[in-house]
Amino acid sequence: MRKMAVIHPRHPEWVEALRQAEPRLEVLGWHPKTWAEEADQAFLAQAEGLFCWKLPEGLTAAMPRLAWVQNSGAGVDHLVAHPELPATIPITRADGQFGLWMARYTVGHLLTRALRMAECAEAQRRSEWAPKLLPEDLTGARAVIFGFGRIGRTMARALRELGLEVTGLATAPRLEDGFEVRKMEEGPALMEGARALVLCAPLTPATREAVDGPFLARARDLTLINVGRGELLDLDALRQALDTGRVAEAILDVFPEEPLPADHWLWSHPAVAVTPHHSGPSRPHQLIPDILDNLRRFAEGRPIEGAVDRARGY
Ligand code: OXD
Repeated sequence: MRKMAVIHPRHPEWVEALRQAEPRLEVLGWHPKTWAEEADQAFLAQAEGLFCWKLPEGLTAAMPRLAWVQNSGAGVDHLVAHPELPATIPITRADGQFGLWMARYTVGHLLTRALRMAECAEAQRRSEWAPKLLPEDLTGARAVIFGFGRIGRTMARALRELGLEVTGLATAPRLEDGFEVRKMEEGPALMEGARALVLCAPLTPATREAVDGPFLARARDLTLINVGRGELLDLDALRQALDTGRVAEAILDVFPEEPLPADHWLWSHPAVAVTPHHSGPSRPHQLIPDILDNLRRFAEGRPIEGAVDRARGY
């Protein structure tokens, strides 16, 4: 039986799900903080598969036969750049139903402002009937989605259903599912008149702090939502854009440092909503379908498919 190690904060549920998905594998798991003391080192030395979120320091040295790393999420920035992970080992990713989760997150936060929910709640607290609190008409408003993979596309469909005009930004321009996808470099021009900017691109050398001062220079009254990676956004530029009204509100689910340090200015800025990296939870029953084929391949000793391109970063 081939062995697969799980190093994950929620390892018991993943071990159970992986065993059920492919009973021909021997699967054992440990927490990333305690694996070094608690793991069965003989098992690790034999294991060829690894299921993990972040790769703890020293783990690859304990796994000399490692031949496959399956990430428990969509973004693999922390793995592709990991100095201890030999370049020959395939890394695969999984985004399960993140598109749906993140579309709900985006729509929820976008509508909170458009439907003036905070003002309505405030009026209710005063027992005030406020007929002038009309919802904003989002029909024809422009939403720009930075990152147009499976997640971005699902988000785009949800926003289109609400009447918004959606444009994607990605490395390769194309027409996809009726959406115009433009090159990332065209982002700054698209900010003119845009109502919403949603960041869901992978973090790569090309996307790191791509949303900076020049990118936001033509924005006005924008809702900026980040569900991708904190490092996609230059936070000093965001602060300036918030203070000058180019960005009306920032809804941030991801940060360069997580948990967000308690003294960070983002916590108390009146136009910022901070959420705890919860927009796309990875749930075994939603993620396993993405990785089932490779689990079977691995159990049968066949090559893993769909490895990320390390040079590209996703
Ligand atoms: C992911 C994440 O990349 O949860 O999957 O951030």
